[in-house]
Amino acid sequence: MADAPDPALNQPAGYVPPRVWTWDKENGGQFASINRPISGATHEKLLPVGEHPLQLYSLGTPNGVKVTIMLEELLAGGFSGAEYDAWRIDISKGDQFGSGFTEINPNSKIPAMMDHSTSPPTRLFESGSILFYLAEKFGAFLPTEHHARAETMNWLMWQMGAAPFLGGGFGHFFSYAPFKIEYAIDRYAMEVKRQYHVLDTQLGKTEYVAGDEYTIADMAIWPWYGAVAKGAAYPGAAEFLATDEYANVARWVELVGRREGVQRGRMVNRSAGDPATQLRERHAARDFEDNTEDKVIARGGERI
Ligand SMILES: N[C@@H](CCC(=O)N[C@@H](CS)C(=O)NCC(=O)O)C(=O)O
Repeated sequence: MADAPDPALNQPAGYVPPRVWTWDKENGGQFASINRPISGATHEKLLPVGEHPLQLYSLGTPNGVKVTIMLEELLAGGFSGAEYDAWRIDISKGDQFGSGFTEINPNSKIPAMMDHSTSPPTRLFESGSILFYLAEKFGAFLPTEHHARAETMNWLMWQMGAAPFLGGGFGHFFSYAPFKIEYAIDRYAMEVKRQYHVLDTQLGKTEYVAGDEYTIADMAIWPWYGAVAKGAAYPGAAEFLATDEYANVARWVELVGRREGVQRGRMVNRSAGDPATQLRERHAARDFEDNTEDKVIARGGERI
């Protein structure tokens, strides 16, 4: 009786889970071809290493952009030691399963980074860990005062725990799943709207997320919650979630989005939108002027 589908629910009916799940077919939906139930490398591939101490292997998705915003903010703030090479990892082609990449990140997800200024070099994965590492290394965007520092870490960790509900939960079922499942979309829309309310309430009290200073917490949260709020991720999602209800979030999205470091960081390893705003790889500051996708194409290069 428990397995009988309720016709009042708009969901695919008739699935009875077996006792033990087996990997016998692709699950459909966007990105199905890169999903596997095992970790590790699928092929041998060394990663390139450029001339700067910091080597980033990433893509211009919200998780990738957190780190490129931080690096561009550090450079804009005069920290020349933050010069970096950003190599493009095409996750739709399975680059994250190459042996060189999995040696840095056994979890096979961008962003991943190596710091060659230490001996031996330091491997880094998980965007929150990378932001914290860079903030400590350069002494920037992480307050030193006890309460402000704790509050920054509170919001950084909030992002790491909350965003999978926005992306992997809501975004997946709203945009990528092979069919619309009302139960799943309802569950995640409810949670994501609650999260926006949390953020909006906080931003009604403070200028930036963790207080009156711009920190790594803003850099982590903005690429996800800012992108969805202003309609730049998951078509139709901003209207569906009525994100215009969150006026304090809208104020902060504008405030952070105006920063030069943010605008530059968003361009790095990006492969969607206006070609003038895409930089497939970044090896020097002049790349923002010389090597945007429109210029590469104008010189006869192939579209990424
Ligand atoms: N918690 C991780 C999430 C990273 C993540 O999910 N990266 C996605 C792109 S936004 C990825 O590499 N996906 C490839 C895959 O799942 O195979 C972080 O914040 O670094």
